[in-house]
Amino acid sequence: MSASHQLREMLNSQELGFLMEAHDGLSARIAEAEGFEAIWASGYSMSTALGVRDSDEASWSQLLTVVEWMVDAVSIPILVDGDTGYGNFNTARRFVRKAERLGAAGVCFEDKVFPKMNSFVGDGHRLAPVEEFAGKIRACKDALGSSDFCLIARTESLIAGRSVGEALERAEVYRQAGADGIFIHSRKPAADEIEAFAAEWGSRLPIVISPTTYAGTPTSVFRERGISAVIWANQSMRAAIVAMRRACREIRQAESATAADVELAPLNEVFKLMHYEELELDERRYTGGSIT
Ligand code: SPV
Ligand code: MG
Repeated sequence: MSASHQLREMLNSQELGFLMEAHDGLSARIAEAEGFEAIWASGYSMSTALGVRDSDEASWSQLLTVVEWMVDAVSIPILVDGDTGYGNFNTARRFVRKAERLGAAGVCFEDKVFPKMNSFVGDGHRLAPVEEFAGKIRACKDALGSSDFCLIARTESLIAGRSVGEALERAEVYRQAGADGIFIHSRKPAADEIEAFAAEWGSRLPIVISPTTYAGTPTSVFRERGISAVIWANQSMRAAIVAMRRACREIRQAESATAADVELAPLNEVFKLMHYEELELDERRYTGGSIT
């Protein structure tokens, strides 16, 4: 089954699905090894891993290069965070075609204006005119033809301080434009807005959410509300920051890499994650020798 088809099935199934953020080949492999069924190629996390801000500072081709490494590293489907589509309907559809060719399973575009700012930063979030964003969706769907590739429309209405009613209106326009799912984003500490949205939306299209600020909400609530998929959008990247800072601090202070607080992956774990053993087997198979 193709990656796009797998993602589509996950979105359309009655079960609550989970996508784990990844930002490079390593984090993608770890998400897969820990049992996640799909990956969110997070713009925030990929930008951070590249050392830049989540405000379209990395170009879309630079980000898709990261996605390509992830596609090569795992066999679970990858949903790519395509921000606003990097311009108009034309750049958006070029993005989608390229992402599909690289082997991604879907792209999510959000209805803000380029250059966007990360949804948790400041209050200056500007929404694109609804018809303009709907045109982007239509152009992408036309470009994809009968492909299984998933196109998720994300409304930032609540991030921009608009009402749940406006979010619902926008989502309906995006549904009619051909979106395969709706990502409704909120940065409130509780899930009330999300719950209100889901109750009113019903089952018109699968709903995708990202509980970062309302991560304390039990997932049973999302199940009850008929949410299709949860994106853990930045947790691997944030966990890596804590671990790397601690290791750097301890090793620098102790002038030793065996300091008590430094927890390191054994070298063997690294080799396992990258399947070094496969290379060794194939070395024997194809050359009769051994690489070690
Ligand atoms: C991302 O992960 O890049 C997202 C989700 O777009 S958020 O950062 O929560 O806006
Ligand atoms: Mg993003």
